[in-house]
Amino acid sequence: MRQPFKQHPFPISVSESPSRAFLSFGVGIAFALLALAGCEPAPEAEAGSPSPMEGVTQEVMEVGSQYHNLRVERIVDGISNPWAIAFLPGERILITERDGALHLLEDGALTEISGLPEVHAQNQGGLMDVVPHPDYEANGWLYLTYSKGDSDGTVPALIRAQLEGSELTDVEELFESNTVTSPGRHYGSRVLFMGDGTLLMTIGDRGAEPARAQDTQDHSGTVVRLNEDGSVPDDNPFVGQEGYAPEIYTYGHRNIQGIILHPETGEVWATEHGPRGGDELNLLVPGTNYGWPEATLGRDYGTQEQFGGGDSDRHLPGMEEPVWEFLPTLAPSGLAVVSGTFDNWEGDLLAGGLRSERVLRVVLEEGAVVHIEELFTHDLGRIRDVRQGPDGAIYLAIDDSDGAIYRVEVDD
Ligand SMILES: [Ca+2]
Repeated sequence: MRQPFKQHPFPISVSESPSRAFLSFGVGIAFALLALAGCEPAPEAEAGSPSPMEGVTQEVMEVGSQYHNLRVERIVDGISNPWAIAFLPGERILITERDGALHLLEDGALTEISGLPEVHAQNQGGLMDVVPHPDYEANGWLYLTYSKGDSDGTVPALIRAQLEGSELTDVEELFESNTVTSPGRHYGSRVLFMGDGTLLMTIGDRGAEPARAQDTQDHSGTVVRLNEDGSVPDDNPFVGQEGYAPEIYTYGHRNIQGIILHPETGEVWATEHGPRGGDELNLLVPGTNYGWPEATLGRDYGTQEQFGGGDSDRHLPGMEEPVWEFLPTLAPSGLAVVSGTFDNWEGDLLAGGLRSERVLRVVLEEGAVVHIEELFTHDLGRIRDVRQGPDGAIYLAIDDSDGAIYRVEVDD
């Protein structure tokens, strides 16, 4: 059943679509339902199953790629629009559902966590990111983002809390965006720890008035940088400057839903949704204006008009251009950087795509994109999150009302 190893000359623009084969072990559904109900740990499906996390479902797929045969296992199914995956010590995994549920996956069983704040789930908004503090083992802090408010208006908000058993305790509200907007669109809401006692949180333009991304007093359409207790770092780029919210790190963004700190360069990379052809990969430099909606390749969904008035206006003084524009549309959400496993993928970005239903492996050299490989196109569904686990495997969250989590490892 294994697919032949495919070696392409390097570099190529886009590799051919990977082929695949399903290996069915059967008897998945009943075990999965048991596990999802949290009644008891799912039974071992196969003797000698290599990991206790492999027990919720039994579907394994093999996918060919440029350098590796990939073993893709569905480890969770039947969850609703999973948004984020996070790893805790002891092979435990946290999964958010956009509707507002937080699940703990442990020993092949899902447990719902209680104690969350009231989440307003509507359209794109709801419970979004979950990220453990880098020193989680010492301090136990989990950071979560969500849509706060009601049907009249919401803001992207950040809390932190402790996990005690199956309950969140010591919930602290750290930050909320300073402008209430009608709910449903462009929340951003990814969180990234910078390793210097601060974190970044992405905030989308909230949809209705894109020009707010150029309003430097409005958090919409920005990346904010906060201390880990939610206060404003003294060395933020606009601290003390009139006309700027001091939390702002970068602005002129439409909707960033993928952000990483590169372990080799210390650079912050982000993938950003554009409208109709304006999806971007940006290298974030503090204090920079990334142009939305003045400088963009994107077009208005209704009128087809180029935002900002035409191609010549993609390059405007004082606005940074993207490092890469994803064409055709990727609809990016979820970004990981590969480290320590997957030979020939070291330092590469894995950018998940919603509407495109694929993951792009993006090879960087000296700040430029030199190669892109398409992975999993239409094999798994809409990719909402991409993370590398402490076991070195890549984990994917599939955005669907009948959503799933997949685990990807090398199977050469
Ligand atoms: Ca831009």
